[in-house]
Amino acid sequence: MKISDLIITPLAFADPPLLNSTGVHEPLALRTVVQLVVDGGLVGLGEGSGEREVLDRLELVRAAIIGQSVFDTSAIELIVAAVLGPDVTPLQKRAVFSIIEVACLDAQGKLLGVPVVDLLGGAVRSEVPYSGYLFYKWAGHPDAVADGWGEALDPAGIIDQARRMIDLHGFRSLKLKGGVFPPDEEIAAMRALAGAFPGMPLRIDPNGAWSVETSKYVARELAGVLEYLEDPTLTTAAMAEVAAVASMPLATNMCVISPETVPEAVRLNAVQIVLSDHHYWGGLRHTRELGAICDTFGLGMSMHSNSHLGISLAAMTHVAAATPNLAYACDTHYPWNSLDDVVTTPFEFVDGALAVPAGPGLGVGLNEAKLAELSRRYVESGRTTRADTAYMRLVDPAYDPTLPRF
Ligand code: GKR
Ligand code: MG
Repeated sequence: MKISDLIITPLAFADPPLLNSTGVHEPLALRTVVQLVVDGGLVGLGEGSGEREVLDRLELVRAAIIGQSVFDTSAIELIVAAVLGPDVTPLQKRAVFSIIEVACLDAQGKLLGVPVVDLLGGAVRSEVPYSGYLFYKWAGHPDAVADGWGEALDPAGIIDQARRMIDLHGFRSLKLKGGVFPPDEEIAAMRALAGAFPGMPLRIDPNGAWSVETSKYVARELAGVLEYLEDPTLTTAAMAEVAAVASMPLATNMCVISPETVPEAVRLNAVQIVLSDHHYWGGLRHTRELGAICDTFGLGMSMHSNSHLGISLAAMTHVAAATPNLAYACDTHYPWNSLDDVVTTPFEFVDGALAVPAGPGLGVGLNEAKLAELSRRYVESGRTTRADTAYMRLVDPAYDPTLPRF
């Protein structure tokens, strides 16, 4: 069954002012949806980064994959690599291939009448737990009305946000995006969460905003409070220094990001948990392979997310269900973005988990009207890249994103 077209649509969707270690989310987040058409008109869906360079690369490989069998994803990966050439890094190539691979798997599942999880070895769990992703945030974007989530700039605001997340979605673990305020304030927020939700697994992720010394301090202060400590500091060597004294496991989606980065992390015992992300590990099959790599080296596995819509969430859920050692609750930004979803039936978490879509394929339909609306919004916005720092500087011109900050 041959690929006859690849329709590439960049989108912009509403995003609240979520703070992180490099600035703040802009009012619109960018994403790309692909519709991979096979002979006979059947369509496979894929979703990934909306950065201009990813779109340009998808356009570049489009002609070369038309005419390939939708079942030949290994060959398609080689074609993508060859077309993009030596100036594009393996990581950048994987970001492009992953979008196409997911669309191929969706099409394969639809052709065979089976869910994608069955193409990945079958489900080892019928539902996938997700973690409630908490952010410090402003009440609303500058010059806009407050959004429904309200302000969260201190422990009380974070507790209110967590309560709302749990009331709405039933999450059974929580993660705070840190690296925003001085560490003692974020330590206080984590302690407040532990007090308000006894027994709830808790994580904090400052995205490398802390020095090694600060990371060791936070690890000491939060001993017994955290399920894991995510990317406290930048670089594998620095993570290893922290891991040597921390009582809790260290997790990462910043220093182990590709097969090439695994050996050093293992040699230094820098991390104990790898956050997978099929968007940059090269698709669902390679994510499943990451599970085997983690098994080999005794590493735990969780899942990273960035602002995304329901096609990605479906793919994340299928691969998490098929990966035995992906045993930690996965990250997702979905509650922040679900109102603008392009799938016909947006996902609903039950007790913080998603049932694996029954399929066929990813098990999601495309809301064409919403796709057209978000595509128009993308064009009208004139935006082509994410710029958290530049957006923050509109409010705080002196904002300095240099890490480590604390
Ligand atoms: O959405 O601001 C954000 C996050 O900071 C995101 O960009 C990170 O990639 O969620 C991510 C993480 O776990 O590092
Ligand atoms: Mg992270």
